[in-house]
Amino acid sequence: MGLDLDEARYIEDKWQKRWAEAKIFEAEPDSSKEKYFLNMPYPYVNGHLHLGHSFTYIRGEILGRYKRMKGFNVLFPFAFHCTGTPIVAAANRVRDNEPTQIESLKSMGLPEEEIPKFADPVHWTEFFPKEMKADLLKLGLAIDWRRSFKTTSLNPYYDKFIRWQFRKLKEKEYVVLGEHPVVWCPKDNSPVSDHARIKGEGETPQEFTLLKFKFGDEYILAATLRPETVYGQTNMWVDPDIQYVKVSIGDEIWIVSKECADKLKEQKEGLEVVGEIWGGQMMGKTCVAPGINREILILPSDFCDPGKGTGLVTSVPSDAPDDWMGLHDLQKDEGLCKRWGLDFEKIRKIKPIPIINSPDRGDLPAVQICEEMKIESQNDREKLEEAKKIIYKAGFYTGILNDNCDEYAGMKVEEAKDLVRAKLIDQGEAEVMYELSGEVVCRCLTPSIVKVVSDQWFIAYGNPQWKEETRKGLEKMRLYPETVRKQFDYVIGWLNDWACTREFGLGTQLPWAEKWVIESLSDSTIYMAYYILSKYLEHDNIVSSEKIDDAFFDYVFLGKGNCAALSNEMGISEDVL
Ligand code: A2H
Repeated sequence: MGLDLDEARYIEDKWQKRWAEAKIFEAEPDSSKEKYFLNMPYPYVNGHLHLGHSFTYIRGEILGRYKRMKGFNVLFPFAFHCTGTPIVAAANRVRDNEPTQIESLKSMGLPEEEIPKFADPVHWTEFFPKEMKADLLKLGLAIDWRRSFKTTSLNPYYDKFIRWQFRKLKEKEYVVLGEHPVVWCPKDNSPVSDHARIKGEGETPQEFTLLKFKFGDEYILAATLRPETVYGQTNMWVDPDIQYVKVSIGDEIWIVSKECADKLKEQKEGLEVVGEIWGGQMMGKTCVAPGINREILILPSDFCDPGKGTGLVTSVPSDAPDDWMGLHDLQKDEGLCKRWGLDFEKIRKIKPIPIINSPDRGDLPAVQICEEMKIESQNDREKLEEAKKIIYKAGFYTGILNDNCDEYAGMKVEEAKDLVRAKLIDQGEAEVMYELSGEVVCRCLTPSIVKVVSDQWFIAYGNPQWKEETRKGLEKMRLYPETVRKQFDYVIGWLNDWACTREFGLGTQLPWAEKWVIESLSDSTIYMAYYILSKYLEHDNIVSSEKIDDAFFDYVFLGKGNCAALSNEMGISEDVL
């Protein structure tokens, strides 16, 4: 006969009480036992814990209990992450009586009359940690609760700890001021970290090269991911039915789509819309292609998307399937050429220029793949997207530039790409523009954009020497399963400078520029070390938070300074220090 539920609960309660009375999960220093510290990432406190949390924490729980049975002195602490914009954004939605937010709180089982309290962000940080702790106690997790803490300035001790951490990072020049593209919410006026998105996790600003084509006294701009292909340009694609805009920047006038102008305003200073021009008005005229200083014709196409890049596309039919099919369609369509006053014979003479050779695809990969996949026209969108992917890979990894490519002849695409781009930019023939790699929506429900910010603080994760040290650190670590090492290597390689401050939200203010609040993925990198202190500071209250300064953390974590002097100054016994 099995237990019935009531019996099971009775036994559960009885033992949980006994564990608590005997304080068996409260770890104290004990030199007779080997120590074992266990950390599970602290949860973000914008709701109740859910099944996913228990799934995660149970792994730690099992490991901790196993080690305890093997005779280790196990410390398993737990804390609550309150930092960031999501709680404030949610509280604001409660304040504004936003129905989905109210529903979401109701669905957590909160009574109607409690809900208005959640208009105050602080209430979230009081309410949910309490609920979480109660749930984890019920689950019977073997946690030393005396270590528990909350993040942000609502906890003055943790606040001091994070200020110390950031001053240390700044001393080492690992926190730097810079101009960088960031994923940005125009409503919150703030960068949107992965954490703060309801859509678009992992999407980043992607760099496009904006090629500049002299067009009378003005410039037509076209975005490309393949600046090394400028040597194969044969013409410019324009959608005749789109009204493009003219923008002034410095003493130049650029022609781009309206959508592009809106994006560039957030990326280039002093940009202003000053006029308009229909695609049709440019048709059959010429412009001068950058990199090769050659006149090329402006021709009509269907695939120019005004929402991507500048809405105009430079045509490299040797290497871009879209461009090849665009040309192929036009060269069959005398009627269309007539309509735009184009010289049909001249159009028919345009030929792809071979520029890159790859072993698998030859030197006209776009032509080759369109034949292979039997692509009929530029409107064969699905096949064209597939074709682009296939030859992009082959070109990038195995392509070698040929004799049509000046000093880059013989070079791999992989290497030439950055060199060509840098040269074009240096010579004033190109600019940089950022596009999101995919759609991102902020938790406040506003679609995100890319903004280039100039007074933003960054943690310099892109610093090569720091990466090297991190790699060395990783080499010394044992990972289970070993296969995850690849992921760590990948992220260390990929991670770049990280915007670490926000203009609003809960958190610690940046010590030397207090209008900034340190964001949530930046105040949660070494918090595991703080568990050692939290018991003494927040549970035993050995010293008031005002008395704590950097000298205290320097001594405790880095062994710097004089114990007796510090003890005297702070009123903490030398023993405890
Ligand atoms: B690529 P992704 Cl040689 N509408 O440049 C349609 N296509 C546009 C566009 C717009 N508004 N703006 C830019 N593009 C094209 C050269 C090239 C490109 C070569 C080979 C492949 C290739 C010459 N055209 O792109 O969809 C531009 O064409 C295939 C990856 O944002 C730009 O780079 O990934 C590319 O789309 C960006 O495509």
